[in-house]
Amino acid sequence: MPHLLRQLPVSPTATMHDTRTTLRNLPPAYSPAQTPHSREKDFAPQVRYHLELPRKPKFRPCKVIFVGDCSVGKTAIANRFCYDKFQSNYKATIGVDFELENFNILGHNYSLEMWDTAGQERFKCIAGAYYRNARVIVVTYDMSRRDTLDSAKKWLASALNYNTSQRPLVFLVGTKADLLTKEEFMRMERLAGNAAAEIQAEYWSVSARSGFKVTELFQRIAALAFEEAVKQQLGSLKGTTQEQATLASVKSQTFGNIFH
Ligand SMILES: Nc1nc2c(ncn2[C@@H]2O[C@H](COP(=O)(O)OP(=O)(O)OP(=O)(O)O)[C@@H](O)[C@H]2O)c(=O)[nH]1
Ligand SMILES: [Mg+2]
Repeated sequence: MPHLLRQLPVSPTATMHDTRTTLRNLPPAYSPAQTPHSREKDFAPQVRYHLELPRKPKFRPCKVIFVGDCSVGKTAIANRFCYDKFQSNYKATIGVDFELENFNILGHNYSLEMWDTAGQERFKCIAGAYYRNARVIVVTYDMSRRDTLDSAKKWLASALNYNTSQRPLVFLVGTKADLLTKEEFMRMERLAGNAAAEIQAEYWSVSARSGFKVTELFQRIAALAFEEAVKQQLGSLKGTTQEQATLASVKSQTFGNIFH
């Protein structure tokens, strides 16, 4: 009998969900008490309500840019999340690399367009061209090199220069957590936590080598950007309804004047 059971075909209706990219709740921040973004344990009720309506809203891909000094590990975190791989030899990014990752959030398709920019000075002018229209900025530093944390502010300022109409969601990410002793790790997290508060960023420590907190970081980025996109849709819907109401009231006044 067990032999027969093993041969049973898989139901064609059964769908496999990638648990990394299928989200049904709002993932928490790295330090929920210290984030400038949502501290809620779930998506906002109006967001869930909007998504349960029969009409299926469409979402544009969300542009995420990774900035930071050369060799801090920007490419490594993207590769860990997208391909679950890690390379110990350093291959500098030339200009910019691009990855697309599709998520399913509360039953809706949502993709992250990830622009992994080069940290080397000689590519700075090219990378700048890719900063525009970013919805998320991930400022990355190497936890084993204090100077890279000091540069974080400059990287953010330069990325914000290209995104003045609407402030993107900002994350400060410390990489290579695996290289630090417990004491060094705690010391660096304290310093970086203060820096994150100054630049209004949500802080994360990760390791592309071990995979520590990498999936959680990307899930949080996708979920927050998605929630913001839904809220924006709600805002524009509200605007349209208000416009229609004003138009209707103007029309009724005009007709009122004609007939009375
Ligand atoms: N131990 C350890 N090494 C890492 C980690 N992440 C990256 N590295 C190493 O750091 C070096 C630089 O990583 P990259 O991801 O290429 O750095 P980058 O920020 O993309 O560099 P540029 O493209 O020049 O801007 C490589 O040798 C990686 O193997 C990590 O989490 N732990
Ligand atoms: Mg790179």
